[in-house]
Amino acid sequence: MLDKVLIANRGEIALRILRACKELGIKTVAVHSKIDRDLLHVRLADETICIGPNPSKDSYLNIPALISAAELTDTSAIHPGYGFLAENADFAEQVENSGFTFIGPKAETIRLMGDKVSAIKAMKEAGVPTVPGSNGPVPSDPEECLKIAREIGFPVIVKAAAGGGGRGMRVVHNEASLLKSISITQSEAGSYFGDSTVYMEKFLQNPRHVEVQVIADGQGNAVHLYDRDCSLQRRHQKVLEEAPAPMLNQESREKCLKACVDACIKIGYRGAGTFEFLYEDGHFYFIEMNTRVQVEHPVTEMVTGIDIVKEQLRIASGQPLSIKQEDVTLKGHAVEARINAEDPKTFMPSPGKVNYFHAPGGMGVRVDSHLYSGYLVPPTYDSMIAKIICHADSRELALKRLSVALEETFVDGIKTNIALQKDLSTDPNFIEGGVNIHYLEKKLGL
Ligand code: MV4
Repeated sequence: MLDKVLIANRGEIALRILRACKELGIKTVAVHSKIDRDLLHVRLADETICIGPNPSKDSYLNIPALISAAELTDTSAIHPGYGFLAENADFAEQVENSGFTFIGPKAETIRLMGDKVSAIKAMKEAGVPTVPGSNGPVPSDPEECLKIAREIGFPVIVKAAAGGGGRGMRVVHNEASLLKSISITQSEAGSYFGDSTVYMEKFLQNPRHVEVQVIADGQGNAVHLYDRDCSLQRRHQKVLEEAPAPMLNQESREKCLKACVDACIKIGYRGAGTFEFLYEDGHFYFIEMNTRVQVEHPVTEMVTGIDIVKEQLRIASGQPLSIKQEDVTLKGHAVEARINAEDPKTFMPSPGKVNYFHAPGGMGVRVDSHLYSGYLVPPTYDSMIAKIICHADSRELALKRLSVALEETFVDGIKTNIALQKDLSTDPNFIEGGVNIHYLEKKLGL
């Protein structure tokens, strides 16, 4: 097993990683920015190092500072969490070149998936179902562009190869606006990402966001941990997620899950990963792969009983997967509500002092949070302060349990989205199941 892990992150995920390390008897190093000295995981870690001032670019994104901290503490491995440097191939490479283990896939895999054009190509070749599209960058010849778009059929969507998560994309409804839209998306992509490559896909009008969790050891073994539905989102920020994804066509689901596992084995995938799909009319369409642990991983843990972060640590230590696909069974249903420090009307961040925090409890209730009474939510970082995860035998009871848990949750001192989450957990359309990616924004009148 690894001897000592440096946690290159903050907030709830840093605490989540710290707990997994402790259970495995791994020593921990917490790194933090100046304002983050009072974070819960910093208080609980074996060693702590301040890596810089508050702005993320000076601390959690500061590669030399992180590697220096690893050297100073004689760390064996670095866990990047999610966000920050989690999907930065250069960081993974520098970590490995400095003699530390990067807890995640090989740098070349992160690079492959970071470029959406190469990711889609690799997955299509491995037999994963993709969206009809340009199968590569759009060509420079305008006539060729028009030809491809006609073949796909309008509406099409133009996306930046270096984008993802909703940045750098544009829907095109007709031939007249195609070339202009391509060139605008190209120049935006160039200035946002330093790569102006764009590709084209058929635009799916009312899909759900369904994703598949995998774990693989990079030694020829891979399993899937079934699916999640993350369709409830606002401006590409997920709000409430669930596992398994409800009401899927069983035949295409099983095919898709198997294709994800086969693809992992084919590309030598290592670590935890997520295949993102759009799901419409019973069909799966691969759009992106995430090479990190995700915010919503707990819903999968609750329905499979598998600790994904501990699996990441075991894989990083070189152990082959201990789990076989037959050992992965689903039990019940889980939902996760993300609690954000934000204004319920404007959705603007609402940082400040938490005078009092009372977490919910009871059977099937899990709270992943770094919050405590007296904690000061800094204005500097993401506004998510807690995740409330409820597990039950049925989807109906999991949602009921979530609404009960939300009723007993108290956060005093800052504004939160708890009221919105209560509304969603009792929303008749959502309770019915299978709402699409536009449902929440429509409900909010956006
Ligand atoms: C799409 C799409 C429709 N058709 N691609 C947005 C985030 C990025 N991961 C991909 N996204 C989309 N890609 C095709 N071909 C619609 C979206 C999309 C979306 C996807 C998942 C969750 C929420 C979304 C909200 C708006 C648009």
